[in-house]
Amino acid sequence: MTITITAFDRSPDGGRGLVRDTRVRWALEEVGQPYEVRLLPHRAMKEPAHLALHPFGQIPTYEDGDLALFETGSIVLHIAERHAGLLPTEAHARARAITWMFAALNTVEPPILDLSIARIIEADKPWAEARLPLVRERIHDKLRLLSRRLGDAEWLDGAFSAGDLLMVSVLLRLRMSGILDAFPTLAAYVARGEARGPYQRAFEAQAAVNAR
Ligand code: GTB
Repeated sequence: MTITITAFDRSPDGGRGLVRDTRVRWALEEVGQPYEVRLLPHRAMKEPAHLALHPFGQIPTYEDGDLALFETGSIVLHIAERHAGLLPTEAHARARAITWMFAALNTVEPPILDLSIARIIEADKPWAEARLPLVRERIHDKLRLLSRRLGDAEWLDGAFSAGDLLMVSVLLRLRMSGILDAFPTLAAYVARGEARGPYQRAFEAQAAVNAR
């Protein structure tokens, strides 16, 4: 059965790889699984057929036979559990890699999303400008500690894992903000992730959609 994921038919980021189908494409590339993509206009994401797959009317989704999943954390974990290459086999190392997946999504991504919300969705609010320094500071707090933990290691806990895949994906969203420049250790970590062949293939595939 071929894996099918969903993505925007016109990506709001213009193909810069920031939309969440990229991390699922990346995971599939890391484990060498072919996949197809069903491209959706935004309107179709809110219609019953897609809502049956994704209760919140978003992308990406993942279908393989009679299994349908939503939420990138769950999708990447499913891929990593089914195929070798993204999780260590030793039980404790595997549990730690999964912990880094949760850390990326539950601890590091929320303040980064807050920045996008503050800069785009709330930009016209009278208090938007005043709120920005606080939002930025919360990101800096997390990155300071993440950078300290990473130190001069290549990846977060031994070999590259699904934890690194999600952490790099989350941090990439900061590139335009300039915040990563203050953390050379993390900027280099992100660059190592982007330099991986599977990431490059995932990036090119999502960019090709927008280049049509
Ligand atoms: N928690 C879910 C997950 O991880 O799967 C979040 C899924 C999600 O936010 N999907 C977004 C979506 O479908 C696309 S990725 N949005 C449409 C909607 O909610 O109606 C978020 C995103 C959007 C735009 C940019 N950008 O322009 O840079 C980056 C990321």
